[in-house]
Amino acid sequence: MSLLRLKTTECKVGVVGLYNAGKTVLLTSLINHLQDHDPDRFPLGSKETRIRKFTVRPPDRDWTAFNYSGHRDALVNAGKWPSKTTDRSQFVCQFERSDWTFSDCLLKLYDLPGERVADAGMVGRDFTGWSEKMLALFVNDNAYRTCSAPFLDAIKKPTATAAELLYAYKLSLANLILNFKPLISPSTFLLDLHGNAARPDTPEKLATSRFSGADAENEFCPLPADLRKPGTELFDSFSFRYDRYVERVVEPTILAFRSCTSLVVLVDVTMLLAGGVGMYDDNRQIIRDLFDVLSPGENKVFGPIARGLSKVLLPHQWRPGWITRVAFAAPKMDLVHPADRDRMLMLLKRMAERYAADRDGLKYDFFNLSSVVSTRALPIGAGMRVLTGTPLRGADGRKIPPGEEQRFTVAELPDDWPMTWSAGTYAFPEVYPRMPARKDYPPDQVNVDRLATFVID
Ligand SMILES: Nc1nc2c(ncn2[C@@H]2O[C@H](COP(=O)(O)OP(=O)(O)O)[C@@H](O)[C@H]2O)c(=O)[nH]1
Ligand SMILES: [Mg+2]
Repeated sequence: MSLLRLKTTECKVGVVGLYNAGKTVLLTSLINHLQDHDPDRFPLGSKETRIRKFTVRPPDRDWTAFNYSGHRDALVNAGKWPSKTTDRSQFVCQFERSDWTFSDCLLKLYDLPGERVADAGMVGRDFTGWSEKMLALFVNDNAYRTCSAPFLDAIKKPTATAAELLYAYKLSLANLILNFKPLISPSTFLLDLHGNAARPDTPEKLATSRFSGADAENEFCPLPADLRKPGTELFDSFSFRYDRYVERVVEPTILAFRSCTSLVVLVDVTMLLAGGVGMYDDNRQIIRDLFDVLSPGENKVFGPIARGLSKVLLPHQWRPGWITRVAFAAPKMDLVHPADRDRMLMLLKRMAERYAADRDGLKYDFFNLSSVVSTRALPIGAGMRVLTGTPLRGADGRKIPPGEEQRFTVAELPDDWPMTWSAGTYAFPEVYPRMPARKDYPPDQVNVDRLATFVID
């Protein structure tokens, strides 16, 4: 720190979103652009802002380091998108900004496996509360009711054993996975604590090979009111295991996000359009749960003036942290034709604005962005939207090795979310990343710079 820079401003930025939303790619691109900053390609506030003395710091205790170099290397040398995130991780760096006169910036970025987001509804709920929440979802939503039929049948039997209930619940979770429903909780059924993800298989095989809880000895599932009798082995053991699960798996991740100063909520508009109306409903539900748990916005104890003062007066370790900014972002904009990119932003706003607007003292904004621009667009001809890029899958849907650049068509975006639509109505083929090999040359991006300007405050 130079003599004039008397203090350090700590910015903690959490990135949340369903798995495959583009969180890890966004962080990789952002870090690359900060580390090898070129104000013309990545204006931070203005083109005059320079970043100096960028240094990587070790992550906080209890956090694994975000594998930046591994992800970047995979993008460049293997031409692959980063592998699945299997554990929560953190990237910490410190730098000076020419537009911050008296302070340098300590930036902490948080990544998590998207699967864990489905457990957000457990925070602040005891076993009874969670059971009721899950049962209400299963009973009241048609798609969830169909998938969870084995479980809804099993709980009708007053003599059902723990093993029968667990098996029926796991069959139901497996049905949900196979029907692309994201609310899989406990999320360890989908991604266990060793980072092993469930692989496509029959519901029966998934139900016998996966656990509904931290491990084989600690399984639990929701219980209906007539099976929730304190003093019974069933209720007491499930409730005990549930509490341990929340303490061990859910709270360390979710609560770290609650103490962030800014939150980036990634909503993959292309995936919601491709996945059908059920996917849209689920993702909205998850944003609502997350907002309930993370409660961004005004802190009741300190208030906005105290926060402003604390930033100036307190050393950064003492700064009370809470989320004051939320950036909603629609990633993978390069999979959408430029003619539709404003519509992409509009769809994002219409889906998410309500949740942010209901919070006092929260600053929020919307971004459509490409972390690694990997396509080019051709002018619209005969109403067709054509892009060029290297497709990831062949016509049969199987992954193919990278080949020549090709032309392919993408769907036109609607002006608003339709009343209903089915999976497959809209298609946005995935492509291989286009990433410069030179390590100090960050990828082409769109609006990641604007997002960074908003969240690094
Ligand atoms: N074309 C394009 N695809 C992207 C971009 N970012 C992410 N993707 C795609 O989205 C997938 C998931 O990204 P990832 O960051 O791993 O998602 P996460 O699970 O939210 O961390 C990648 O494998 C890519 O196929 C982007 O900027 N452009
Ligand atoms: Mg990830």
